Amino acid sequence: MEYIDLRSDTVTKPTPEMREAMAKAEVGDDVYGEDPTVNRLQALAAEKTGKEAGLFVSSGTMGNLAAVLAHCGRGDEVIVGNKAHTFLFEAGGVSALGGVHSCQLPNRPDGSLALEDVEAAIRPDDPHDPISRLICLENTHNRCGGTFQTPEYTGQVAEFAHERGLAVHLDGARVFNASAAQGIDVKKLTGPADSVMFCLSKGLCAPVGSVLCGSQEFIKKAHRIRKMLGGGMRQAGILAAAGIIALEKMTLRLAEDHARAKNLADGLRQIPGLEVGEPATNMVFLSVGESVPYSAQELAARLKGNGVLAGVTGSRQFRLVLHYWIDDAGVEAAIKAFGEAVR
Ligand code: TLP
Repeated sequence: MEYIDLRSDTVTKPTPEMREAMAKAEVGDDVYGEDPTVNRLQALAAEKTGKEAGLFVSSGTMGNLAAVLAHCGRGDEVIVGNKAHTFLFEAGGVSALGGVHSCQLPNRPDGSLALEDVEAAIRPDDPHDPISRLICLENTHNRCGGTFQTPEYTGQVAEFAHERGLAVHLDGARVFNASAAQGIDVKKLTGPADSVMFCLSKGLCAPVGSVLCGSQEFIKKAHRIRKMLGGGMRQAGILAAAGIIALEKMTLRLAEDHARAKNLADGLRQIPGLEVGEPATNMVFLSVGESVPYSAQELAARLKGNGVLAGVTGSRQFRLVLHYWIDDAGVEAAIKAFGEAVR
């Protein structure tokens, strides 16, 4: 059965054009720096994000981890939102593998951190305290509803951090969604940060991989850390070939997913018992009211029976994510399936 898979944009399979480019990719040993396709992807990623250099990594989690370890030493502190992916869903890697302490600040509903909170969190120069070294931002913000941060906000945090000697890392897993939603060049969002990680394998449809970008010096450090983490890949050009198409072409169509997210939200809102948030990008978050006699898990099972896979995020909550493989007919079918499942 072909499911309408709304669990995440990580489920996207490569496009036929990607598969062809992968089959034909020129490759070499990337640990020797000799894979021309990886080198091309890294240069392109650096150029798009306005950074000096890029590093192809196997996942967003590895990119964020390598970034934090390159910015921070053992016992240093990273300031992060309490709903950040780096804090919630990356297996505590920064503390387990890097000895990096984290200070969690409340994310506001739009995914931002209040500057006053950041200011209060920065440690004094006192031997009792860890050294505040890094602020991590996330754009778009996954657990805050796929919300996007503006260039003004990002610039403000970066200016504030730099004045106090801290660096800024951007978890930009979906930063191209954030730029598409605002109709702006992605550089406006990545420029203020010292480093940025973005994913090729989410809405951009590549099968594997993310790119970490920053200064030459930062990427040199991250390169060694990637090796230490076991992330030195060999003929990775096979994967990078799909990444190049992701960056050059798939970044241009993300507004379509955002429009479908709005249509899906509008349709679901008509169904009694569902409380549906207003999507900012490609994610729809919804709650199931008490009038519906099923939990989210039970509803997910009923939806699956009707050909729809939905992401359960709480006992009565769902996250639905739009992507390249969901067309208008898929949106209509999902609305119909929800209507039937709640009855
Ligand atoms: N997010 C996944 C799950 O892990 C929740 C998803 O389905 O959305 N940063 C952000 C903001 C992310 O949303 C994710 C993945 C990552 C980093 C990690 O990327 P991967 O899965 O490539 O390690």
